[in-house]
This record gives sequence, structure tokens and C-alpha cells, in this order.
Amino acid sequence: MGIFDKIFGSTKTAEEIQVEEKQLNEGLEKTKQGFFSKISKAVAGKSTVDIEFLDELESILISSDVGLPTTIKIIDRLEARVSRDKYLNTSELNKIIKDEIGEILAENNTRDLVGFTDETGKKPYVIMVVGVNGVGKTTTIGKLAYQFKKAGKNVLLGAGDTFRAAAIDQLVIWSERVGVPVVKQSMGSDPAAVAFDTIQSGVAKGVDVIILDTAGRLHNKQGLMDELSKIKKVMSKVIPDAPHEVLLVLDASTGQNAMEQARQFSAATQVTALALTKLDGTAKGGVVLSIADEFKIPIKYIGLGEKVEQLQVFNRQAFIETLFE
Ligand SMILES: Nc1nc2c(ncn2[C@@H]2O[C@H](COP(=O)(O)OP(=O)(O)OP(=O)(O)O)[C@@H](O)[C@H]2O)c(=O)[nH]1
Ligand SMILES: [Mg+2]
Repeated sequence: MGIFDKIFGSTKTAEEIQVEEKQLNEGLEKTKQGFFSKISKAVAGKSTVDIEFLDELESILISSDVGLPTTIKIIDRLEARVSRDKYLNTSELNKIIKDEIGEILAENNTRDLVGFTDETGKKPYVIMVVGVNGVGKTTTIGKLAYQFKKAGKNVLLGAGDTFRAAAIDQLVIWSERVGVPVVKQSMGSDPAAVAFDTIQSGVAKGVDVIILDTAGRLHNKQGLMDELSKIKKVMSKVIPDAPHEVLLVLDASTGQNAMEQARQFSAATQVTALALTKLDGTAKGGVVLSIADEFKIPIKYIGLGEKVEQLQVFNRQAFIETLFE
């Protein structure tokens, strides 16, 4: 049994663990090259942690989209740790850096997807998905629906992005691909009305999970935020504590822009979980650290490709292990 067997948990088969491990490894390839291999190079052959080394580490972290406040935190922690532990050799220094970076993600201990919804005892468990245009909301909804369905859950989708006809069509395509029903109205209809219909229908059908898509245009920020509040309010008319989760989707490849979006959305609405998409094909995976550090909102899911199975429950241990492998 390897380390990933322990990390991904005993409910998965050896084959499933291997698939997730491979997917994570491939998905993080660019971030690994751009960030952690630079760290390894900087660490190699070091016998002391001097100012020069710390400066180098700082610029590596910043250039990898870790962001200044989080970078400073990591450097400070490292300095304190090294002066306490008296640094000895390269592999120890590597481990210390890994530990300190891991600490930044400490709040992100997401349990597995299905276990989580079961534990809450909420049925239906209502997830409202928010985020700006093109970050991967609809794709993430499709992937989530697939995972829930695979785990034996009844899922219902709601096409709350009524701003564009194509948005409704895209969700319908995903619903057909995954084989789950979708509640929709025509383009331009009131998204709050779609949300209401979806919740009512989900309750009537006795589904386990409802996932609602929303529009992400930000050209009228206040309008968008007001709309999200209205949708939430309408949902709570049917289920008082719904939505149980407001999932903010962020595109990791936009680096510090994703940070800015997280700031805006979390200021305007109560975001309870984050999904970071498009970690594959970007070297900006370091943004995971700055987001985890600044927001204290758990990163629950990471997107590692466009395909339906390319979404993982975020697991900080697996993330760190993979980056430092
Ligand atoms: N490589 C990669 N592409 C992704 C991932 N998630 C989404 N995408 C792609 O990102 C693009 C936008 O995804 P959508 O799901 O349509 O994004 P959206 O947030 O619903 O966009 P709007 O409906 O326009 O607001 C699509 O081409 C997706 O295939 C991911 O994890 N990795
Ligand atoms: Mg969409």
C-alpha cells in the first residue's frame, strides 16, 4: 500500500486510486515544472538557509502566482522553523518547505464527495454554483453530476443561467451525457423562477442532490450580486436552509485574477466552497495556496481537464505529495 492509498482513502479500489493519482500527476505537470522543480533546484546542494536562498524562494513563489501575502507567510514560517530546528541537509530542507506549504492548506481537508452529502443528512442537498463567465461552471456541474450519479445518487440540475440560450443548451448537453434530468425555462426568463421550479421538482421527485447553474456575467456587478441574492431567497422558500452550498468556481489559469473574483464574490454572497478549474495546462497552480490562505473557504474540487471524469475532490495531502514527488 503506497502513500496515495492512504491519502485517497479506503473506500476506493486500487484501480481508482491509481487513476486519480495519474490524473493529478498529469494535471499538475506544468505547475510542477514552473514551481516545484525550481524549488528543488534552489534547494539542491544548499548547506545553509541564507538570505540569498530565501530571496530566491520568494521570487519563485511569487512568479508561481502564490501571491505576496502568502509568500511572505511561507518565508517567515520557514525562517522561524530553520532557526529553531537548525537546518541540516537538502532532503530535510525539502521536507520543511513541503510541511510549511502544507500548513497553508491545513483548512482544506475535504472529505470525499458522497460521504459529505450523506453526513449532512440533507435531502435534497442543494448546491448553487456561481462564478464569472467561462470559468467552467457548467462543466464542473456536469462532472459533479457524473460523480454523484456514479455513487448512486439521484441528481437534478437547474438551468439558472438564462442569460444566454447557449448556456441552457450546454447544461442540457451535459445532462444528457451524464443521464440526469434538468429543469429549464426559455432564455431570458427569471433565473429565480427556474431555481424555484428546480427545488420544487427536486423535492417532489425526492432527489438526493440538486445543482443549480447561474449566469456569470460581471459587466453589471451589482445586478449580478442582486440576482444571486434573489435566487437564494427564492430557494429558501421551499427549503429554509437551501442552498446548502454556494460553490464558487474559479479558473486557476487566471492566477491572481481568480483571487480578485474570490474577493468580490465572497464579499457579496456567502460562498461556502470553491472549485478551482483548469489546473491542467497552467503553471499557475500556486494560486491554490494563496486562495486557501486568504479565504479560509475550503477548496473542495479541482478541475484537471475538460472530460467528465476530470474532476477531483481536492485533497491537500495528495496535492502536496504530487507537487513534491
Ligand atoms: N482544460 C480544462 N478546461 C476546462 C476545465 N473546466 C472547464 N474547462 C473548459 O472551459 C471552458 C468554459 O467552461 P464552461 O463550463 O462553459 O464555463 P462557464 O463558467 O459555464 O461559462 P459561461 O456559461 O460562459 O459563464 C470550456 O471550454 C470547458 O471545456 C478544466 O478543468 N480543464
Ligand atoms: Mg455555463
